[in-house]
Amino acid sequence: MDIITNPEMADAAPTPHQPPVIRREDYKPFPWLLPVTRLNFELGVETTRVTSTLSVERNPAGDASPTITLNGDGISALTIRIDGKQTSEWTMDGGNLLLPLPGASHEIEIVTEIDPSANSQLMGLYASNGMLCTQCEAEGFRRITFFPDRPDVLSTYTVRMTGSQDQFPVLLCNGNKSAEGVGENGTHWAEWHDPWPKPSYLFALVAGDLVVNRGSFTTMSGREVELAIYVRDGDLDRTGHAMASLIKSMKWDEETFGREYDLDVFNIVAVSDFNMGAMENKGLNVFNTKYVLADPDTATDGDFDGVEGVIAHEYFHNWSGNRITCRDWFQLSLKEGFTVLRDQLFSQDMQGEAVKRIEDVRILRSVQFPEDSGPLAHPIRPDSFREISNFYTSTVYNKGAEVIRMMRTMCGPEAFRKGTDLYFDRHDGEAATCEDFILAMEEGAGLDLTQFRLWYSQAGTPKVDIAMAHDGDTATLTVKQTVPPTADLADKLPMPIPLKIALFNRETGKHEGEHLIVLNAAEQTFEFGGFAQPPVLSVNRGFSAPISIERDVPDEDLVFLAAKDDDSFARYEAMQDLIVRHLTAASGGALDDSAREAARMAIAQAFGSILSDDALDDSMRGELVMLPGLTYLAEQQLIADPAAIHTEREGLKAWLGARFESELVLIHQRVSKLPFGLDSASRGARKIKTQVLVYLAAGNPELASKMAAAQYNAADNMTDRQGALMVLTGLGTAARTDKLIDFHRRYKGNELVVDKWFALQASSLHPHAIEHVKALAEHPDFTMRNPNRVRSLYMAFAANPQAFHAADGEGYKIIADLILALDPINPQTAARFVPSLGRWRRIEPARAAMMRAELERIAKSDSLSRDTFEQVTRSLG
Ligand code: 0A1
Ligand code: ZN
Repeated sequence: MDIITNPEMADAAPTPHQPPVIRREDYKPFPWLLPVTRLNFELGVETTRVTSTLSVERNPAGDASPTITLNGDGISALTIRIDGKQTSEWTMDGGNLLLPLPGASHEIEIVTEIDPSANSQLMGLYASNGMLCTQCEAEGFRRITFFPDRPDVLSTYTVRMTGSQDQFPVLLCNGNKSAEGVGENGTHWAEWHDPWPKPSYLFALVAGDLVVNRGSFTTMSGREVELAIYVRDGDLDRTGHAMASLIKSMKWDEETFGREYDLDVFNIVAVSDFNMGAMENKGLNVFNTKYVLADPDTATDGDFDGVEGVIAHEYFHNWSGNRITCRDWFQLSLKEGFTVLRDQLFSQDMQGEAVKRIEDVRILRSVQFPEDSGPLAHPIRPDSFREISNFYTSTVYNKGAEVIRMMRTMCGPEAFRKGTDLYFDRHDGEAATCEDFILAMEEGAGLDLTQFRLWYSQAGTPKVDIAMAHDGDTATLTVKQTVPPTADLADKLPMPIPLKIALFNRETGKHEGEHLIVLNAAEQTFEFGGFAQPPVLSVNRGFSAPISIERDVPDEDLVFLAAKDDDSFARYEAMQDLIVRHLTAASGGALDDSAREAARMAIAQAFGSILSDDALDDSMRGELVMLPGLTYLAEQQLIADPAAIHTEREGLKAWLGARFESELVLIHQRVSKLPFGLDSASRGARKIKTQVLVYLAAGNPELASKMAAAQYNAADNMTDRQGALMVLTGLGTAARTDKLIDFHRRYKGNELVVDKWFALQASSLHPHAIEHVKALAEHPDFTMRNPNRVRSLYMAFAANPQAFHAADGEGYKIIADLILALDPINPQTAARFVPSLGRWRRIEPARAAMMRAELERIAKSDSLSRDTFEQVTRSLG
């Protein structure tokens, strides 16, 4: 037996349980070009026969290899022909097919047969409620046919589909439909041609019995585009918002980025079994129903925004992703970070910048910051992976967007547009890298990004420490940064950090204008003259950099900013800081009763001024009074005790709820008078209405229960109804049971609303939430086959601090059991539950030991998927 001494060799000799590590530095161009791909599908739910005809030519930029390697996963070839002649001269390497190819160009024809009904992973071609659809990103195409399934191999596709006219009246594929006809035995066929060369991950096919909402859009150069949204019968009247969002997105991308759509049709299909939110396949976007279907009776305001944002995101990929794609999967943030920024800017323009920015930062800090400080931390451009599906992360998406947003902040929107124009012009039709994007920004926007490139290679959230000194009339800021070590890299270099700041005069409550300072060393000082009195510092306005800040300022400065800052994000931040500081100290056991009282009084002062500020709109008021979430609070401590944080957080909520009871009740009465509308005033009314109930439920549960039941009964929309039910679900009153029964009965059969019913119970504050989750897992509506349903029960549960972190470890066991049961069915979705247990190092020792033990129990299974294996080993490592 060989003894492996070089750790690198361990990767080179994978065992079935040790999938190989793929490294960015090993990139090599594919030795063959595939100018033309023809696919023929004979469709059936149980058997689909695929004939692929590939024209291949040697790639002058690649190795002169005598064979071609075509990726395959779980498929076998029925016949293979090279240049028209059947051949048996092929070998397999794992799932991949190796074919000897002696010449400079050849035609390869391969026939495979697949069973879509058996595909529970939902990757490749699968069946969902009798319809056939595909998901190919990142590596699903290889489950359909043998192909160089990598993003840098671009080909022009022509696809013919034949199937039963009854079962599949609608036949869709990428590009434009070029021909159709009727065949024998009740079949029909359609042929689609996509003129734009694309990688295999953007391939899509849909066949089913669907109804359609049609629209149209005239592009900036006057071309007519036919728009269509396909859904199941019965769902059509919930597609209006998606269609309106699509049209707005198309217009906005023309106006803001100069990007025009490039096919005659744009099709969207909604499917209820889907692993992610949606997929940007060229001309044929496939969506999770959650991000298409919305009407006021079944979707909340948040759901409406989700539809608008995801429709925009997928549409924007047509340029940032499809016209310019990624050279390899390490460059994923090239398309995802940039497209998230584009969708965020779009939503800011549609809904208002202030609230949208707060919502985006909240997601970043509650999901990405913990990822960046845990065992799964990775740079936005990772250096290695075992399973690419594990890298569709908040880091690649949300931090990726923040990194490009910082470029925009440093150069301004006009120069930024010049940079993106150059990028789109220069790389149109190519598979590009993050470096290509950076170079275009340097040249087009006039930025020097030499040091800034570190944001692409260093993981970890930088910590910035700010102190202000005042002497004479000068205020001096001393700013220090550290980039914390992560599993992949211990020693980090300082990065450029753009900070928007303002210095407020304490008396006038005003400042003389905003400054942008860029911290690019470990420590720097910045001087500002003209201050006879020490000013109040407002920093990282608009969240100009994705960092965490330590600032040693008195509570009174935060109270000042929470009441007066003219930057809405900074105002929100001051309020959050005030609360975070207090809860961190209190849950760490550092406060006696009088210190707790003093801190609460400071919070109450700010809270009161927010409740009574007539100049504030209710939507912003709703944001400002929202308490920081438990994950974000836990993140502030090196080792957190989730139970202690939860108790303190609930204690503060109850204290504020009791103290401000009459003000809160008056607000509820005021906003309840407003009729339903989709305008921002009535949306704001709905937001604050439920926030009021949240505080009252903690401060005066009896009263809250009555008010919530009344809100539920009066509701003519899902936002009010779900908000009221959420509050009731956490209470032990009779109204809880009544309304939960009513809600289920009212929406029986509506999958997306039943998902809400599961999620509300799994995330509730009720002391018996664990028992409820166990019972719900046995409910006839629960199924492991539908990712939305699994997430609605278990993701909601894993994010429920008191239930998931139950002192006896029962919550951890539930999630570990789920991972083991789901992994053989849907590994991608199973692996997404691992990070909740992976936080063990940052949790107090008794719980940490139980979390770790559950991870070890999972690791013992000898049949783990590549997805779950990678996440579990990294989490233990
Ligand atoms: N590119 C898509 C995300 C996506 C990735 C993988 C999928 O496979 C299950 C599906 C979708 C986006 O950013 O929207
Ligand atoms: Zn995307």
